[in-house]
Amino acid sequence: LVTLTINGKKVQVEQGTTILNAAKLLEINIPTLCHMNLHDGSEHNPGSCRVCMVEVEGRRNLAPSCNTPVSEGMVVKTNSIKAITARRNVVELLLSDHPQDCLLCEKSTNCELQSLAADMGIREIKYKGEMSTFPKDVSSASIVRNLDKCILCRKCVTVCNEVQTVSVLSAVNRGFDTVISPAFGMPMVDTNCTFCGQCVSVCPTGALTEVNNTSKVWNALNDDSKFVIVQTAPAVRAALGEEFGNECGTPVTGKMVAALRSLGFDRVLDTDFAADLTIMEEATELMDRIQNGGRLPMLTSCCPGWINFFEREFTDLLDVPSSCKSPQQMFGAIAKSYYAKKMNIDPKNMIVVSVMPCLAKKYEAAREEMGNDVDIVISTRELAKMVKEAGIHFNSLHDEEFDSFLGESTGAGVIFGVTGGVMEAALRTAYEWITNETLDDVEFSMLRGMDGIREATIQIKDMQVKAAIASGLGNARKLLEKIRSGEADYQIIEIMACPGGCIDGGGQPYLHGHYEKLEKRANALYQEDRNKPLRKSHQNPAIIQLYDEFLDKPNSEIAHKLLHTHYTC
Ligand code: HC0
Ligand code: SF4
Repeated sequence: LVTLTINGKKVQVEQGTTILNAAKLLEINIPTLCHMNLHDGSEHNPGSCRVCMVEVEGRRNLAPSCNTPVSEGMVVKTNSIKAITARRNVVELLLSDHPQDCLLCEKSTNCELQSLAADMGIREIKYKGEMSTFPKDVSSASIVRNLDKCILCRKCVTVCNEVQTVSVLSAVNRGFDTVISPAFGMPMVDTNCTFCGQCVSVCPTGALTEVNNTSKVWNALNDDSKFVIVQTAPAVRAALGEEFGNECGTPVTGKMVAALRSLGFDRVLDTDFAADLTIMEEATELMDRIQNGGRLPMLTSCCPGWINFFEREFTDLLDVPSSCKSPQQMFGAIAKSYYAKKMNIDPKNMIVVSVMPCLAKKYEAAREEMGNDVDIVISTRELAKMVKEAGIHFNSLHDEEFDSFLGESTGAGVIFGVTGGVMEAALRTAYEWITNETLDDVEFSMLRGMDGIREATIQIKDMQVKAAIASGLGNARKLLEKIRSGEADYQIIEIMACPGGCIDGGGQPYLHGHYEKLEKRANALYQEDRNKPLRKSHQNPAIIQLYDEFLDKPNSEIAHKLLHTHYTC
């Protein structure tokens, strides 16, 4: 152990610890714009922003605390005039080449540069110089790139290259001309980008943001000729409360429903219903593949970021994913067929809005083969913005229930939002279908957890089902490579593009590196599952009715037409 003093307080830390991390133990905050913790506990530490400079006794120059290791007897001051002045200079220099349109910025109030400037009390920018003026990249349905706001922290580069292994973004050019960009300055839509949105999640400024669709929703809500319905993804309810100052993991499902109703939606419905429907189709497909010698393993297909990844990089394995559409799209397909008919509404006059924790869902809904089943997708963050814009006092709302039909769900649908949940839900149903016995203990704890790759063998009577779960595209790649080389003998694999699953989607409230919060979001969903009277998808009475009245049985001809898709390269 090494003993050092920071701001007059002694602390003991392991050799090799950085000054920044030693200060954290003393609850001394040294600001930084480029340092970032990653999901696996490692650190992104380029030392490029120079905001974290501190004074070290005996050294002439200030030291960047994020990559200076401690040494025995070191005396550090994080708040000396010299350190504060240096930090201020760095921030002012950054601001001198930054558009000063904070009031209009998508990231306003969530921007780390903005809050640092506020904390430092910066009231004027001393430096004047050349400003970069890049055209915005608005080529995709999911993500906007505004390079004028980029501070070259390279967090997005690390996430895209090392965590997701998609490698779309890198630093090109040198000096003042350095930009973070896809190769050859290509627009995002022409790259291999999966639109997972993990780069947006870590961007400290407004350089990477979602495509904001809230005005489209306002227009729809104000059009009296339209019947506007909304579906909410499982993971939204696990995090929306954070946008209103609630503790992470606070369950807000009832308040979310009440808020949506006050925004003026004609019906407030639930993607969880469609998650139950997905299980009916997917479990049937799995059993068919197992019993009739079909392609194994079967990969779950509900995560659109993962599908994009797959279609671009694993074109030789296109027959491996399930043919099921995602719950978002199954919902849209049923809403504009069966539900429209039941409600006596012309589907042309129906607008389906989705609230999703995900930015790839915007892209998915816009895919040609999906028709216009889902008209507008907004993220959890965008919903929070609408609620604030409408002046709704979210925390004072009384809990309300989803509307029927397409609002009923079981606990199995709820856990879709956390890594392993789709698999668990599928096994609850497959178990009962295969054995004809009641599954009493519905919680498959061996499938739970936040590790990026997990494996388990589940005994179903005399059958052993080998399952694997991956979240984060880098982990997905490892599993896919095993399949490609013939090493994997799993029967079913669940993949989610974002580390931890949808609870950590690119459209969720920003975590600012606090990944320990993911477990709390996961627990919010597990708790909601426990509170549900029904916890197996095939027991959902509305689903049973849907098959009776319309779809006949899982994987029927009409189910195939409406609820299944195909993959292209
Ligand atoms: Fe997900 Fe989904 S679980 S992808 O992460 O399957 O976004 O929450 O809505 O569609 O249900 C996201 C979350 C969904 C879908 C569901 C699946
Ligand atoms: Fe990379 Fe995902 Fe960002 Fe696309 S959305 S650039 S794949 S991190």
